[in-house]
Amino acid sequence: MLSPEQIDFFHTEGYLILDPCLDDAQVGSLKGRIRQIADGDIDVPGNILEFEPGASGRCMENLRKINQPSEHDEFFVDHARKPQLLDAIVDLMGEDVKLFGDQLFMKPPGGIEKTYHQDCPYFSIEPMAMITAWVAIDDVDEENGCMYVVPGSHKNGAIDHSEPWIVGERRDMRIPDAAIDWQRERPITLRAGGCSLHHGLLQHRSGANHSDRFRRGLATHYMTSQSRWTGETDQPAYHLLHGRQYEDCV
Ligand SMILES: O=C(O)CCC(=O)C(=O)O
Repeated sequence: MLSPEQIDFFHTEGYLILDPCLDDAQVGSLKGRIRQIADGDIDVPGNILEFEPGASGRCMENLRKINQPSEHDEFFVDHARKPQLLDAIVDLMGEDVKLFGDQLFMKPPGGIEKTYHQDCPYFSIEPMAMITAWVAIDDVDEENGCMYVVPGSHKNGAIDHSEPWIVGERRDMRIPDAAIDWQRERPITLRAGGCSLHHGLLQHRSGANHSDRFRRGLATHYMTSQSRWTGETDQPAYHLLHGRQYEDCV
């Protein structure tokens, strides 16, 4: 599906934009599903919902993030299997692909920024072979908090996320500003249905939402079937999406 130029671009720059990617009907059904979750019409555990700092009450306007929706709703596993996404991932990653997980970033009007980080150091897998497909559910620009990437930064390996970052009552960690090559940073603007793919070691962030529009994006994290969980908890059961399973990495 991807051209040799696109594959080259991804390996050199650490990201690739596919815009358009999903069609209007697919975007419409994503919007509908999110609305059902936000309204409580689809039952998901309360602890997967994260709210904007200071917000109270479960509604779309207060939600900052929905963590791992695919663990609770097969709709999001089917999303990960969409050929427009999975074929591109296979071209970039190889035949054997598992679903690591997903995150729905809601970024409502007034929503806060997400500071510089890499995906792989957050998620304990070895080898660190992960690609994220970030699908825009709304039109995304600099005003409503698009992502920014540092092209080529995936080649510098895993950077220490040594600076604390407080999100409401939660403590998170980020890459210190001094470690970022700000001159090289570029915004990723997309139309609804567009997709950006990023390497698990690419340095990226997203801005605050200064508009009166939502900036929703569904990040689906793909890993190779040869990668395994190295965290302290038991290895989660991953969905095999393409190719074959490896016995000790199920
Ligand atoms: O959508 C965002 O605000 C952040 C996205 C992100 O960090 C990711 O997809 O890895």
